[in-house]
Amino acid sequence: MKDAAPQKIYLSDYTPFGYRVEEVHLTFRLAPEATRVLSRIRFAPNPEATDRRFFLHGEQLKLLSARIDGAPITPRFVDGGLEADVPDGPFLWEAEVEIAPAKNTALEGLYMSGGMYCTQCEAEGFRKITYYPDRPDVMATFTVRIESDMPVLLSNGNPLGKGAGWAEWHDPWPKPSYLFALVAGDLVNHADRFTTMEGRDVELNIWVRPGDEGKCAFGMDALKRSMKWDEEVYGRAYDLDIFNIVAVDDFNMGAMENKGLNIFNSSCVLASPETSTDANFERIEAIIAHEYFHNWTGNRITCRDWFQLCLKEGLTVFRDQQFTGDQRSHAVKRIDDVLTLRGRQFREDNGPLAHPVRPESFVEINNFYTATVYEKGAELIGMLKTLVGDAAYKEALDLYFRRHDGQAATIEDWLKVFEDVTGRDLSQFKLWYSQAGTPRLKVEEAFENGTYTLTFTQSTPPTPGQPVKDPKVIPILVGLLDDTGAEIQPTTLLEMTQERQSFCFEGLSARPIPSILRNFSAPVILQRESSNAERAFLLAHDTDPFNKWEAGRALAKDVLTRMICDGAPADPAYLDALQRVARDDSLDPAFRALALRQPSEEDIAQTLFDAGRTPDPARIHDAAETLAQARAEALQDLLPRLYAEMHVPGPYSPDAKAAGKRALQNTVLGLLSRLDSGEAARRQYAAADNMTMQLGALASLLTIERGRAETAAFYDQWKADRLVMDKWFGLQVACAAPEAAAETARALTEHADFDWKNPNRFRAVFGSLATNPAGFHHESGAGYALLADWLIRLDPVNPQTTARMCSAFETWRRYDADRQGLIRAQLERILNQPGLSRDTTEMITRILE
Ligand code: 0A1
Ligand code: ZN
Repeated sequence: MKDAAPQKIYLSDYTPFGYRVEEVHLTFRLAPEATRVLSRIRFAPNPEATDRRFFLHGEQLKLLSARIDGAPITPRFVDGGLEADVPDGPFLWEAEVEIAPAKNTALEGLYMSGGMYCTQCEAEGFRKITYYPDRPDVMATFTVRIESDMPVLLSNGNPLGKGAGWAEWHDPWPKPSYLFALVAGDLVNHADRFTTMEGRDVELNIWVRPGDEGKCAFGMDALKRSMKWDEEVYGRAYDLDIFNIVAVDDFNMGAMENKGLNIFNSSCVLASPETSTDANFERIEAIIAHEYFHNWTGNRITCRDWFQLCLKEGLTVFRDQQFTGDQRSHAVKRIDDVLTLRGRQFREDNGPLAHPVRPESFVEINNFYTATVYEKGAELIGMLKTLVGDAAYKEALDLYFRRHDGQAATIEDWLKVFEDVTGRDLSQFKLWYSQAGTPRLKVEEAFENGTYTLTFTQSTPPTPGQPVKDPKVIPILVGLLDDTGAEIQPTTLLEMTQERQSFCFEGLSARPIPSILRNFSAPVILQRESSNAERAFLLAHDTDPFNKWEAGRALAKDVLTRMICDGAPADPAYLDALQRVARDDSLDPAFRALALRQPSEEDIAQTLFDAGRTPDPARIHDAAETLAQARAEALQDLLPRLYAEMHVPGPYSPDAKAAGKRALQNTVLGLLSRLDSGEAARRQYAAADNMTMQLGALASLLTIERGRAETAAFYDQWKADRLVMDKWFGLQVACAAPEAAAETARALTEHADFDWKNPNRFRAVFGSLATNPAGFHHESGAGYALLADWLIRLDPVNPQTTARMCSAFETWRRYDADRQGLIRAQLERILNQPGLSRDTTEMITRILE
C-alpha cells in the first residue's frame, strides 16, 4: 500500500513566484550517461509577489556546483527541489548539474530515442534538466549552447552560430520552461521556405532519421498550409526565422509545440502512400496544424498555471478543427469530432475520472491531458462562437492577442475579452469550465393553434466531488421541416439559460418535424422520444448534415438496442433507409461511409448503461455481428456496383475527395466480405498500391475470419517499418474474437518485435485490447489480468504512459457484479505494487473511488 497520500495541488492556492527571470543561458555537454548542464540565470524580485522564498524545482539531478553572483553556495535540498538565501535585489544564479539521458525511460526531460537526444518538458519535465522555477508563469528569453559530436544540434529560436561539435541558439520570445527543447542527432532534413504576410522569409525543416526522408513531403505541405491559414483566418504570422520539426520514435504523446522546435511522435508526422492510411494523413495534417497554431495560442500567450491548460488546448483544438474543416469537409469533420467526443470525452465525463474542463485540483498534472480538457475544451470555444456570432468571435480574438501577447493568462482573461467585446455577462457560461459531467437535455413538444412549442429540461448527473449542478447556458440550434422535407424554419439559435425553458414557433399550418441540436451545437446528451419513421425521415431530408447523420445513427442504435434487449430482428425500415443513403450519389462518399458505419459496441454499452441497463459486452458483440450480416445481405445487390464506382484510378493522392471514396469503398468491402468469404478483400489486398487499401482489405479478412486471417505476408513485407508494424500488432488484437483477444495480445507480447518500452508499440497492443470491448471484457477476466500485468511492468519504466492506459478500466462500474469484481481485484493488485508511481496511483485511486 502507499505510505502517504500524495500531495494535492489546488487552483485556489495559486501565488506568483517571488522572482522574475530576466534571462537564461544554458550550456549542454551531451553524453549518454553523464550530460552536464550549466545554467546562468538572472533573477530579480517580482514586484507583483510577496513571498520571497527562493525555491527552484529539480528532480533526479546531481548538483555539482551552485553560485550566486559568483560566490559558491550550499543550497538546502527540499522535497522536489532546492532553496537558497538570495540577495534582496537582482542576482545571477549559476549551477552545474549532471543527468543521464540514456537512463531516462520515462521520456520526460532530456532522454534518448534511437540514438538521438531529445527533450519533452511539458508539463514538468524541465526540472529533470536543471534547477529552475519550472512553472508556466515564469517566462524568460533563452540562449542555449549545445556541445556534442552529433551532426545536428537544435534548440528553440534562431541559430546564433555553429562549429565543429557545438551550436548556439537564441530564442528572443520570452517563454516558460515547458516550451524549452533540444535535439541532437544524426538527422537529415526535408527543407522548404515560407514567406509570411509580414514579409519574413522563414526556413522550414522536418528532421528525421536517415531513411525516413521520403516521408516528409506531406507534413511539410501541411505545415505551409497551416501557416497560411493562421494568417488568413486569425491574422497570426510566424515570428522566427526558422521553424524546425523533429520526428522521434519514442514519445509519450502525439507531438509538442516547443517554440520554433516542435517535436513529434514519428507516427504523427511521417507519411507515405505505401505506409500510411488516409486516416493517418488526415491526423498528421491536423497535428502539424495543432502544434503550429500553438505558436500563438499557447506560446505567445501561455497559461498562468496548469489549471488553465484548456486555455491553450481547448482553443488550439478548436482552431485545428476549423482548419481541417476548411481544408476538407466541415460536415464530415464535425461528425468525426463528435464521434471522438462521445467515444472518449462522454465516456470520461460519465465515469469516475470525470473532472471539469478547468480542474480545481490535481496530484499529477500529466494525468489531466484528457479528452475533457482538449475535446470538451474545444466544444466550449465552439459554443462561445455560436453564442456571440462569427464577427464578435473574431473581434474578441483580436483583442485577446492584443491584450495578452507575451503573458501567462487565465480563463478569466479569456472570457473577459468576450465580455468586453460583446457587453455580455459570461458568468453563467463559465460554469462550463467548472462543472464536470455531460448535461442531459430532455425535449418535449406541443403543437396547438399553429404554435409549435419546444420545452427543454437540463440536468447534469453528479460527478466526483460535485453532487449538485447549476443550469448552464446551452446554445441549441434548431430547424423545422414540413412533411415533404422542406425547411420551414431555417437554423435558429435558442439560448437556454434555465433549468426548464420553452421556445415557441408561431404561424405554422401543421405540426413540423424538428431538427434539434444541429451541428451538435452543445456537448450534451439529447433525450427525446422519437419514432424510427421520424429518424428515417430526417436521415432522408434534414438539410443539416450533422443531424442527417445523427438521425441515421439514432436509428441504428435503436435497432441494435432492440436486438440486444428484446432479441428483435434487424428492422427492415432501418435497412431500407440505409440502402437509400448508400445509393444517394448526391451525398459525399465520405459522408456515406460515416452513415454506413455501425455504432460502436462501446457506444451501445454507454447508451444501455445510461438507460439504466447493465450492458453485456458479449451480447452487444453478437448483436452487432448479426446486424452487420443483415446489413450486408440487405445491401447485397448494391455492394459490387458501389464498390466499383468508388474505385479511385491513378496514383494515390491523400486529398479529401479521394480519401472519401476509399473510405466508402473499404466500408463496402467490409460488408461484401461477409457475403463472398473474403474474395473481394483478397483481390483488393493483392492489388493494393497504398496502405489504405491494403490495411482495409486485411481488416475485412481479419474481421470475417474472427482474427485468424493470415498476417504473415504483411509482416514479411513491412517488418522493417516501425510504424507499419504498429498497425500489424494493433489490428490483430482489434479484430480478434472475444474469447481470443487476450490470448492474441499475450502471444504478441512474446513476439521479437514487441518493444514494450516504446509507447507506440505498447499502445498498439494494449490500446487495441482495451478498445475491443467484447475481448477486453470477456467473462474470463483474462483481458483485465493481462493489461494489469503489463501496467505493473511498465509503471517503473514509464509512469506517464502507464497512467494514461489505466483509463481502459474507467467504465468498470457499468458492468455486472462479476466483471466489477474481476476488475476491482486487478485495480487493487496494481495499487498494491510497492513503489507505484504517483501518476498511476492517482489514476487507480480515482477510478476506484
Ligand atoms: N501540448 C501538447 C501535448 C503534450 C502534452 C504533454 C506532453 O507530455 C506530458 C507531451 C505533449 C499538445 O497539445 O500537442
Ligand atoms: Zn495542444
